[in-house]
Amino acid sequence: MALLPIIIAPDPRLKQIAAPVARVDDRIRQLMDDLLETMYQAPGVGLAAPQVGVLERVIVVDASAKDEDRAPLRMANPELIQASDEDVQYEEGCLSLPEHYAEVVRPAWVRVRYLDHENEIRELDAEGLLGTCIQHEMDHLEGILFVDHLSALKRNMILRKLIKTKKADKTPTGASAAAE
Ligand code: K1U
Ligand code: ZN
Repeated sequence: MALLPIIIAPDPRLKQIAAPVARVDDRIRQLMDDLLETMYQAPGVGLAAPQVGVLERVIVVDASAKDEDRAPLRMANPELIQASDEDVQYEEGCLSLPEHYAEVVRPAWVRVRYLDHENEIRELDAEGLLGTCIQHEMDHLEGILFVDHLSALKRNMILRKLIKTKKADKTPTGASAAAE
């Protein structure tokens, strides 16, 4: 297992459409495990392969509560096959937009078809945090970030702050420069 560096927005790699996986083999299984390890360490409740620079349709999610056992989900080629008419608003975060959160409206319930870590076709019905998180991670496969669901005003405010933080980190007194 390996911890993978997470790409921070804005970055053109986060705006690309990811390619389908031909089959879930040992390489994809390793990617799924590395994504999970990276997600748990961050910590986060989901992670998509494009966030670590891999443009393939692979996501991982674990929306279990702190006091519950881990419930990792490994998904390749996830497809939305049904969604509720009813919407729900959830405060979302993103490991590629650190320290920024905003309310996003999405379908309250979704049915998703995907390939699991054994290359078996599965279907899952999800609502609550799990449903929101799966939709958020599937957006990453289309190059869509949660800020793309916000008004241009809110989106640009967040993106401008991220650019400023990135620039500050590159200055001689910035955190990443100091660590180099
Ligand atoms: O970057 C990502 O795609 C992961 C993201 C997923 C997500 C969170 C909330 C709503 C929708 C999608 C995160 O995990 S951000 C971090 C976070 O929300 C969190 C961190 C620690 C504990 C619980 C949540
Ligand atoms: Zn995200």
